[in-house]
Amino acid sequence: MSATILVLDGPNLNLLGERDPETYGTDTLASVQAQLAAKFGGVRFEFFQSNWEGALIDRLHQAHRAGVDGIVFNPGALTHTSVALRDAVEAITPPVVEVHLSNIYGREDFRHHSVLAPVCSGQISGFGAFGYLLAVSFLVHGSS
Ligand code: CA2
Repeated sequence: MSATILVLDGPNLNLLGERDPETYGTDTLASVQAQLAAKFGGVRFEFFQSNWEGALIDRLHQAHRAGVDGIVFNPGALTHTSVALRDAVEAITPPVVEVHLSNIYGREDFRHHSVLAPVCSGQISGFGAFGYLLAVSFLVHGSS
């Protein structure tokens, strides 16, 4: 049976491709989704973006209840602040990979700390849209 992967994006990531290409690249969320669908033909993807913390928490709970196989999560700026999102990730069963387009460790000090990373399977940061493909590859194939 094919794997189901939720790709979850947090605040402001709907603006991807519209501004700040030097930091976030030129891909849009739609082009990231198209790349994932093209690369992983056998995977069933669900995509969700919200600027609201509670909506992201609800979507994590829903993915857990639905039994998805893994979650790729770019929590945006909530990465650095949200204990509520951390609690949600910790409470659910599917593995979560935290993804950042930019290298958060090469930017402002306040971006160097992730509240969520300790409860995720791992973190990918700084490879642009390719990070989403790396995360799906891990979730689908593991380290094999
Ligand atoms: O590098 C990442 O993916 C971030 O999660 C992006 C967040 C930032 O707060 C994190 O520290 C790192 C910001 C997302 C804002 O996205 C935009 C995209 C295009 C134009 C403006 C904002």
